[in-house]
Amino acid sequence: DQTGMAYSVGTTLDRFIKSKQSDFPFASGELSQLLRDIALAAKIVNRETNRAGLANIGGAFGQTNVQGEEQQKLDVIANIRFIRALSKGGEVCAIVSEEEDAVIDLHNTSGKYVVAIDPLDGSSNIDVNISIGTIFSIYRRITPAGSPIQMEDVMQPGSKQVAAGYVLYGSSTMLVYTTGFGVNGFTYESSLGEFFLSHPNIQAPKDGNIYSINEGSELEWNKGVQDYIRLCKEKGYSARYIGSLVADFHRNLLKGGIYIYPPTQKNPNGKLRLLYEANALALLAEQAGAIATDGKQNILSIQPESLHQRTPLIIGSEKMVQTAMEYFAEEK
Ligand code: P6P
Repeated sequence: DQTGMAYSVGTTLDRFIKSKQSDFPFASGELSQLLRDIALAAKIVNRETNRAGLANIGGAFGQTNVQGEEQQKLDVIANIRFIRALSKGGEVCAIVSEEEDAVIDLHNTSGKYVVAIDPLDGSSNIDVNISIGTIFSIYRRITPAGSPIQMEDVMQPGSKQVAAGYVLYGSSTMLVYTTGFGVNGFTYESSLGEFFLSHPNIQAPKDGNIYSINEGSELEWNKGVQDYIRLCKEKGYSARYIGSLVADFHRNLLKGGIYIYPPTQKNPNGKLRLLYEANALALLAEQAGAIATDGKQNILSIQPESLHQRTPLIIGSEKMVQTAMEYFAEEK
């Protein structure tokens, strides 16, 4: 139901998806099936992630991806697993992935959905056993089913997302997602192979005292960012920066906090990717009563111009982001 009524903690993801089916009176269950396909891939990647050290599949793969970064084997595996699960699931017609230069056209004439995905974000943390995550956005294709995929299908503003979420491979593995009717978190029990509802109807605290930013680039920040971070220090806030966006976002979502990736000399448009990182988290933030902006506008209103375009990202508790924006405005 749309009241966001807290569901009985402990229900399985499958039962939850089925129970929420009524949120989509006209849907014939394709989105539900797509969410199940993503959960399946998450279980497989979770197993690979947990075995990475043992199977010695960590370490560079020797290739580089479109980002020019060393490709970790787990990055490659996660990308393959999600593409395979989405392709087999039959609901998806196109995929934009951080690991792929171009759009993947699945040549699925009946698939209604487009998925933008970062299969494994935080790859530099894979070999040092720090939490990593998958981030995904789901859109309905715009051009008619069966026709060739067009760029308008894959370059939609975040406001057009029909669903979004992340998988956090951390001390426990969680799937957190929204279909526009609130944010719900599921924790994976590997001995049963099931995700169980553990965080129903997540609401972000309106304020917080945690800030997440890479202080190593402080000398490159514009004045507004410097002034806001100085305020955080004057207030005695805690600095928490893991180097994995999903982990920092998740902690800030539950405890209250702000994450900032500002423009830097190396990344004048910020480092994070609009299509498969910022948009998904921005929808989750909004659904949980928090805010996501690029410093000027709501992330969800940005009209993408290229698949891998970057954006500055300021995301977290409403009051913290509003205060940060006041400082950013002053510098003009
Ligand atoms: P930096 C990881 O590569 C990532 O995309 C995010 O998960 C993380 O928050 C950020 O980049 C870290 O970037 O420049 O601070 O090392």
